Amino acid sequence: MKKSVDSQKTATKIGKRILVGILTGSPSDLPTVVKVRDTLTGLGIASEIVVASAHRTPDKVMAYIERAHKEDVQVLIGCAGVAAHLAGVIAGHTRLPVIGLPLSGGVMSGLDALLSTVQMPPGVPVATVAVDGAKNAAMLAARILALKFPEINLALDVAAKNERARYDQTADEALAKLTVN
Ligand code: RP5
Repeated sequence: MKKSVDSQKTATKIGKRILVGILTGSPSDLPTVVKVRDTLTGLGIASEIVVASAHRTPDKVMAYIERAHKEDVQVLIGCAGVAAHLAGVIAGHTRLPVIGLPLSGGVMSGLDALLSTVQMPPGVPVATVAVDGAKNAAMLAARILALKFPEINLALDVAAKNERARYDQTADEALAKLTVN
């Protein structure tokens, strides 16, 4: 079986510059939202998480968007549950690409958040991923960034090869790893 390669090392050149701003509506969202940052870190992409709510602290959302513009952040991700308007509000205040991550919880298990995030009016797009789809939110941000940063394209190549390696092992090899973990 092929050895796994470290995607993070592939993208060393972009270093510590924050390319992705992750906003989330509540501290209670963080256990899921941190997986967005972890996936980006694994690809060598620096990001930051800011807790700010479209409803409870709209001023903080606006202040972050302003800072993101000044600091040349490239992609914004809005994460929220229930009446999940955060990604939409962000998209209304920036021309940067905005990814929406609807979160589960509440009486509708995330369906409310999914619809609140995805049903944007024409002209104000939010690229919405699955409910709790933290990994895909990060991967989509990485694909957008890869258009501009060749190092990130390379890191995505490495990640794809590593993913492929999981399928190139025998079922018994895979089973042994599952049992160990
Ligand atoms: C949303 O309301 C947040 O994104 C969170 O998912 C949900 C509940 O927030 P808390 O009441 O747990 O702070 O705005």
